[in-house]
Amino acid sequence: MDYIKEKFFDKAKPIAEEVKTMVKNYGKKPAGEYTIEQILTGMKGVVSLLTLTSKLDPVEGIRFRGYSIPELKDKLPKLSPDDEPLAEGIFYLLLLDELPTLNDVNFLTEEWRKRSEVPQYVFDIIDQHPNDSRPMVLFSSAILSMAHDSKFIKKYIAGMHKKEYWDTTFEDTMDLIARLPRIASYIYRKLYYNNEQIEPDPKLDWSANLAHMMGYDHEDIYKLFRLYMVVHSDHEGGNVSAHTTHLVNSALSNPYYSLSAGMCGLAGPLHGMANQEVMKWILQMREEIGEDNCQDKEMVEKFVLKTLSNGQVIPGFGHAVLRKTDPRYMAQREFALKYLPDDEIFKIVNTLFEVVPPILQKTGKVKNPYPNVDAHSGTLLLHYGIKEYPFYTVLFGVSRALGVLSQLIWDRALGLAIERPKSQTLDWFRDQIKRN
Ligand code: CMX
Repeated sequence: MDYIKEKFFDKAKPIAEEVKTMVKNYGKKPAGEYTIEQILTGMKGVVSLLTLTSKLDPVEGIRFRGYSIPELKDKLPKLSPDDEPLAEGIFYLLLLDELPTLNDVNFLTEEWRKRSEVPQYVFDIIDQHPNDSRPMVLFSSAILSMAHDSKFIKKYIAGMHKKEYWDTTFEDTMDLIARLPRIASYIYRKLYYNNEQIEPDPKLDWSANLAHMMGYDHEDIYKLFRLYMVVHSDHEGGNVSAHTTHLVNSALSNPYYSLSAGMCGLAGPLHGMANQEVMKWILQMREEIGEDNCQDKEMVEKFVLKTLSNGQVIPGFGHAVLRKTDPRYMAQREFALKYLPDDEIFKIVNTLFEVVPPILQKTGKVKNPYPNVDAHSGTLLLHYGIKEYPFYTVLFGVSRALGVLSQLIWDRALGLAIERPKSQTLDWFRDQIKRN
């Protein structure tokens, strides 16, 4: 360690201890308008954002414009009664707060098809990255690069009235969403299939086209992609990907900058990368305890405890807001029960569903011991042959764009202000504890 690093570590260690003790011993004390604990543990529960598109109840889970996932599976347009809802429909609902008709979703499919051509320079930028790059690096870079085409920034520089901001934000957003399946599948084929690209099929909807361009053409996987894109789309405004997108856009950075930043947030292991981590961890467990022992609860329990004692989290479990099993997990479980009930990894996921919560509960600190959306998604993808789990977060990102970008259009229509919360020094916190 060089001397500066050493000096930093010596200074950081006691301060980190002090902050931990502040939360533990004085967490409930007031500090300004909030409590010490609220401020120092990620502002959980502090109302500070206006989000119109969805609301997350800690017990009931997500509602998109008032509709639960089971209600949406029933009410959003589908291609056949046995199918999953179309992603175009969830975007329409999030944006307009009304249920679309089949004509409305067909309009969006066609509109996104018209806007879907990705400029060659974006492919060139993706191709410049080394082949061992993490897929989210490519995804975020590709989105950022398209700021070159931003209609918002062009009009802003030419002199735009603030009442018009929503208009070019809408245009950029529609262009962006339309291009994402092509970009995601291009990254997938570059990294894992020798850059052998597959052209879009103009007859397919937005989600199915993504599966098709990745190289997966089967009615069931189309259905899975439709479901996947709906359930991952929005989770109100405070999660890292939505909040980052909103925060960056609050400086009037255009939607490309904003979504690219949001995707960098999604790439973190405590957020969207958890879907890759789940699969990696399950496969590690299978390797370590043996395939035949993965239904043996004691063996599985030991592996879970070992992960915790290594100072690692159990991926796919816990949530910052939810206090119950995630309904997005349940929707994917329902799909698995219908289409892949005998899948080996699905059986492991079911065992984990029984084994992990009591262990996390026993730690006494995990506020939600139940599985979240990421605990299930990889099982479904792997079943249909998508084994490249580092890519899974890109699929989450394509879906999440529907929610965070519909939020952005509203942000600009409402003229929401630049975001600028107040921070305080450590002395201020010490003083609050003394005074209160
Ligand atoms: N495994 C082990 N420990 C966990 C845990 C888990 N799954 N979930 C929470 N904890 C720990 C926290 O690390 C924290 O420990 P310290 O006090 O030692 O730092 C303690 O329990 C309290 O945490 P919490 O208040 O219950 O949870 P947070 O709001 O801080 O964090 C989350 C929420 C999701 C980051 C956390 O539950 C986690 O790390 N889960 C695993 C990763 C994961 O699945 N993330 C995906 C979430 C969904 C998504 O955004 O995609």
